[in-house]
Amino acid sequence: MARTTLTRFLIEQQRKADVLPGELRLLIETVARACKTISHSVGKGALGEVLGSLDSENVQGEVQKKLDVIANELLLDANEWGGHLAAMASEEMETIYPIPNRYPKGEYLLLFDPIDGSSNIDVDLSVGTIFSVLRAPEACAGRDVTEEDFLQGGRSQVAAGYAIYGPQSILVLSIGTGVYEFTLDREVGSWIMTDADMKMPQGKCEFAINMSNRRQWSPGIARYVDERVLGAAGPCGKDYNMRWTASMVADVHRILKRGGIFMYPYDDRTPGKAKLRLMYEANPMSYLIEQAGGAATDGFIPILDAEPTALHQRIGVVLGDKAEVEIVTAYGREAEVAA
Ligand code: P6P
Repeated sequence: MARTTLTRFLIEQQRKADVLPGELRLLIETVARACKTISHSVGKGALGEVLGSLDSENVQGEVQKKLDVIANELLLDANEWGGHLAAMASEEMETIYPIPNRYPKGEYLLLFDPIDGSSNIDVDLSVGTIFSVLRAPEACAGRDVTEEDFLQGGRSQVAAGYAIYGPQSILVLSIGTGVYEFTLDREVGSWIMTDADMKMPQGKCEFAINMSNRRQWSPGIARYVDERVLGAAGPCGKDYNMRWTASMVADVHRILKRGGIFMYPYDDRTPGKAKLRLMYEANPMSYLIEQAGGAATDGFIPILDAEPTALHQRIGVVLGDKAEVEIVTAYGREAEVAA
C-alpha cells in the first residue's frame, strides 16, 4: 500500500478547501520540517554538544537547556520568512516575536514550546515540541501584532500538534478533522502516516501525576488519587497503574495510544498555583485530546473554554479518559461544597 506522507495527507485535506487553506498547509509543513531538524539535534546528544544547561533563565524562571534555545531558534528561523505568519510566541521568549519587516506577513499566529520536558534531555528520556496555530485577528492587518492578539481561547485554534523525540520521532497533528500520527522515516526524511483518526481508548486504569506533590493538592484531587492507590480494595473497586515521565508530550502520547488520565492540577506551591502553560501546552494538548474523544479540564471547566489573560499564564490540567476526568470534576465540586 502506498505510504501516506504528511505532505500527501495535507494536500488531500486541502482539497476539502474549507478544512485546510493553502497557507495553513504550508505552515504545518514548515513546522514539521523544523521538528525533523530538532529530532536530529536531540538524537546527537552529547556528540552534538546539545546537552546541559546555559547560565540563562527563561521567562518562567527556569534554567534553559542548550536544546531549549537551539530548538527555539530553529523554529523561529524556519517560520519567519514563509509569509504564513503575522507573529510567533514561545515558552522561551518573554514577548511575542513579530515577523521582521523584510519578510511577507500572513494571517496565522504560531505558538510553541520548543522542547517540552527538557529536564529529561540529559538522561536520554523522551522530550517533545508542542505547537498551536491561531488566526491573527483581522485588525492586525493594519498594525503591529500585539500580545493581546494571541489571547484567544483554545477553541479558536485552527491546528495543534506535537512532535515526540523518543525511540521513534513521531508527529501527532489535528486540523479539526481528527488526530493523525506520522512517524519519521529517517532514511528518507519523510513523516509517514502510522495512525489515522486516532480515538483514545476509554476505561483504562492508568493515571499519571507527580505523587511527590500530594501535600499540595486540593481535596478533590487527593481523594481521586488516594482511591486509585487503594485499588480493588478501595471505593473504586479496581486496581490502577501509575506512570509519570515528567514530559507532558510523552504522557499525553501514551494516553492517546492506550488511554488513562494525566493530571498536573492546581496546587499551592507553584506561581499562579499551576505549572503547565495554557497557550502552548494545555490548549494544544486539550485540542488533540478532545479531537480523539477524550476530555480536558482544569479540574473544573474545559480548558478550551478558559479565557486567556496573559501569554504565559498557567493552568491546572486534568485530561484523558472522559469518565475519569468527570470523576475528578465531581470530586472537586463536592469538596468545594463541603468546604
Ligand atoms: P515535574 C516539563 O518541565 C513539564 O512542563 C511537563 O512536560 C511535565 O508534565 C511537567 O513539567 C513535569 O513537572 O514537576 O513532575 O517535574
